[in-house]
Amino acid sequence: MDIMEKKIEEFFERVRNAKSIAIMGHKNPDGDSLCSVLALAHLIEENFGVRPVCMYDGNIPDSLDNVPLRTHIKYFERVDMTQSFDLAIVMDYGNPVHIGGARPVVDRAGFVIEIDHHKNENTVGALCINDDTAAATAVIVYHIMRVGGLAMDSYTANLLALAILTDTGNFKFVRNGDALRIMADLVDSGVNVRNLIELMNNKPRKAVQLEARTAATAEFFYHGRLALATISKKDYKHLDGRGETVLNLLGQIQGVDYIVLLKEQKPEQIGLSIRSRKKPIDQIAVALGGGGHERAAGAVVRDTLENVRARVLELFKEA
Ligand SMILES: [Mn+2]
Repeated sequence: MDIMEKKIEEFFERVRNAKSIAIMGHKNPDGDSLCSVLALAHLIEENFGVRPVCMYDGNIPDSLDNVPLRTHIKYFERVDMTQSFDLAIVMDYGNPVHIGGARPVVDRAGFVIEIDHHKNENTVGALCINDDTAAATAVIVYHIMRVGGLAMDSYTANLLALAILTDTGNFKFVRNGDALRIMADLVDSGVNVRNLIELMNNKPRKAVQLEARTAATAEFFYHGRLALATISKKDYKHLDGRGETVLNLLGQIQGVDYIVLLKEQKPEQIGLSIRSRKKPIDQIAVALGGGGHERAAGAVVRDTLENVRARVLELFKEA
């Protein structure tokens, strides 16, 4: 038995012995974070008879409003933060700061398990089922399900498929065949990919119009290799999710290797999303206090828009 299977065995032992379970992903959940949490909770409920309490901090984008079992996750302020769960499972979080307001639940839990595909040196789990070669946290959930011989119903299959589709940018970011093999199995089990993509076409009109406008006013640097787009404080409230459409659109331009989206969340708080079509950029995100994957990373910097913009331009000088 390899190390991963041993860890998964322990995972099942912990789940079997827990009378109360809390599950959470990262703040401002994306498709992988939200759907991996819901899929694992559903698998535990169906197979072990305990209904985990799922919680999140921040906002869930409107594009994910129609995912199956969406109502099974609650905003953390609607959960009693003083209760101690036997088991807390933290998923897809990357860095403890991203746990956000649900952190007291982790600190009070009898035991903490984490399931993640981010590089993370600062783990919170006593049991870490982590694999940074996995294209999505849902890939690890799938393996847990298979190792445990758990039954997969259509809720689980659709949630896992949604998580994989969103986190791989519809398979653009896969680094091995695992996610594709899993997707093949999910499709054979009845998942309709087109329906899932259609289900996410649910953004408010203002959000899409803002994304289009933002892409239209992007600036270009370093012989057109870096595209930089900015969303001001006034527009930020209309953004749905991370502005993936802007990043994708600018990434279609000939000669653009790197795309940065600066989002003025507050007057001195700038969210950044960085994408690369060339060299890894996760170190640039780390230099700004964030992290992520080689070709898709981000950060939140507490500084003015002008200063963050200048720092980003400086960091990309060498790229
Ligand atoms: Mn993920």
